[in-house]
Amino acid sequence: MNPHVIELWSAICILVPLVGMAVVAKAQQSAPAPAAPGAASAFTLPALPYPQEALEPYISAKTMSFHYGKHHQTYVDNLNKLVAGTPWAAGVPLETIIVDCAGKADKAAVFNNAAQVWNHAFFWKSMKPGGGGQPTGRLMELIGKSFGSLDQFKAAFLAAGVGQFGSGWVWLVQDGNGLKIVATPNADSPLAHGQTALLTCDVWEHAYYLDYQNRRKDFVQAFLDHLANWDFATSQMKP
Ligand code: MN3
Repeated sequence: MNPHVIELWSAICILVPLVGMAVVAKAQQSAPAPAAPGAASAFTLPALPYPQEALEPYISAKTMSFHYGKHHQTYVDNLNKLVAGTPWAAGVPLETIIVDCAGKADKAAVFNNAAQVWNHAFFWKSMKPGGGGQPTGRLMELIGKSFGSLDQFKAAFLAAGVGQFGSGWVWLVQDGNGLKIVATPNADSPLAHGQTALLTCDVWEHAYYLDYQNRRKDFVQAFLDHLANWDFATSQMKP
């Protein structure tokens, strides 16, 4: 090869990587600054399965805008702040975080926010416009076996929801071969107790105060009669 060509090649071999490094350095300079702690968003607010006004007149669009848009969003934001910089920020399923943190005093804040993110997503799916009515198939059979009748189930669910002191949730769960109604305080969730949730109603005051004021019983009754999504509950059943 002509020596001039070899020199030219040498120059290119040196220059090209240098230009490449310069381009990379420039790109790094113009890249956004690393996210500040808390700005990472490992978790996002799941979409509502229906428009915010879809559950009227039983739950107003105003309640939904606060409950979903503010309360649920805040649990997501707080969880993201708490997991930033931890292994939990890297795609660990919410369910795993809830089970891992359940009952651990030093993980209470992570548990509370993670469970509230999960509980609320489950609550939105537990309702639908034109809900209520009767479950069918195996779920209806199990309700009959476990509670006597659908009406007896509804009376027991209502009593558990009204009887939950302070903030919490009332759930229909599958536990072993049967169904149970459980009420959980604050953020607690059947997921943390090895139970399979089928349906839930949020009985924190923020869920109903704008529409029902202190009449929690009327709210839970409306949930059972007009909102409960039995198709979703059936989809959650274990074989
Ligand atoms: Mn709530």
